[in-house]
Amino acid sequence: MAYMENHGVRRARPAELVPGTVSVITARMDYLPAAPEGWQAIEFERLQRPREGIVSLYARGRDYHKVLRGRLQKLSERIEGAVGPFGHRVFTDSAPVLEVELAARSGQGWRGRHTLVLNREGGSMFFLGEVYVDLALSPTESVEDHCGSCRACLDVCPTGAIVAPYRLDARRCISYLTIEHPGPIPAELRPLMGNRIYGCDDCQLACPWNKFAQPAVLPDFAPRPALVGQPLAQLFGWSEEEFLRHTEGSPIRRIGHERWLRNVAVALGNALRRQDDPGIRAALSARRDHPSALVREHVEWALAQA
Ligand code: B12
Ligand code: SF4
Ligand code: SF4
Repeated sequence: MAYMENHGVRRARPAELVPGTVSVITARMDYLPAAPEGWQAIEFERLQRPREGIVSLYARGRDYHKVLRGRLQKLSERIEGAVGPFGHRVFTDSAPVLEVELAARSGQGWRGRHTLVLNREGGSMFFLGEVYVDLALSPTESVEDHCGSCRACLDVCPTGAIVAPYRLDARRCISYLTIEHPGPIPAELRPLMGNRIYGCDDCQLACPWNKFAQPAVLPDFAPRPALVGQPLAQLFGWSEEEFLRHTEGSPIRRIGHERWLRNVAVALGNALRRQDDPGIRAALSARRDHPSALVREHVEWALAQA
């Protein structure tokens, strides 16, 4: 996450990022796939099936960067239709924007102890986006913190990444380890990752406010069958070409085939530790001579878990 260091104070001063900015319009977009009642229990159950790979909920459909940016651009055009030409720029998940802080200050919700924004009517299963504008708008109010005495997210986190309320050590977070981290996954954290192969939802699954999470209204976030409920051995067998095909237009594509294999190898090792399985050992052995040293090392680690 080197991009975190690169932008300095521009991050906290919108007008230095986009000259002329005087207001920021914040937005949220729900991404939960149209889920039946009790979706959190369904997701927790997946963790009990060690031979199955879990891709976190936000990444099972189309890449939200494209979807959200397009929608915010449309919103800007509609505003332009109403007020005439104005200066604006849209953002979503762009590093030099303090999205959580802006959302919390503008009343999209409060920052929960897991550090994400959550909302009484919508839980936290949404993305954030912004439009920086050169229009002076009257500010909306922030909302109160409703975490109360709860600490479910801290207690459930498999790696203890939420080191204190509102404080996350990204280096321990499975989301960071599986998506952002380029090198070997620290050996002491591998057993704690279970079968999570891309991102992690546990702190949000445990959050009581997520019984109010809203299903996505856009079909873009509908889960792709190839990414949900699939055996790890099969996901590990994907060639680079298959990986690219299955992840076309998905946020997963960005990590590339090598990191994908690294992540799945860890999960396979964790499955082997729970129960020996010749199919899993065969899938791992088939990658023993992979050209990437990173993949080979994770394969050897996984085989040693049997
Ligand atoms: C880096 C990052 C990560 C890192 C670190 C996350 C973290 N909590 O620290 C990793 C890879 C671990 C991660 C994981 C996830 N992420 Co993330 N991530 C980001 C990203 C790109 C930057 C966040 C960040 O660190 N900003 C910089 C720090 C310094 O800001 P900060 O934490 O807000 O803290 C500052 C403010 O509080 C500020 N502040 C406090 N007081 C004041 C006062 C003043 C005057 C000012 C100016 C500032 C200020 O100072 C603090 C320190 O500098 C944002 C997108 C974005 N651009 O914001 C998405 C984002 C936070 N992630 C998101 C998501 C969905 C996730 C995951 C759920 C994905 C998944 N399922 O795997 C997980 C959840 C993990 C978790 N519990 O947080 C969403 C959250 C949506 C929501 N409902 O809140 C975001 C907003 C992306 C998006 N556009 O939707 N993420
Ligand atoms: S995303 Fe997973 S690993 Fe990261 S803080 Fe939440 S529960 Fe912990
Ligand atoms: S799990 Fe509890 S402490 Fe964590 S964000 Fe939700 S309400 Fe707050």
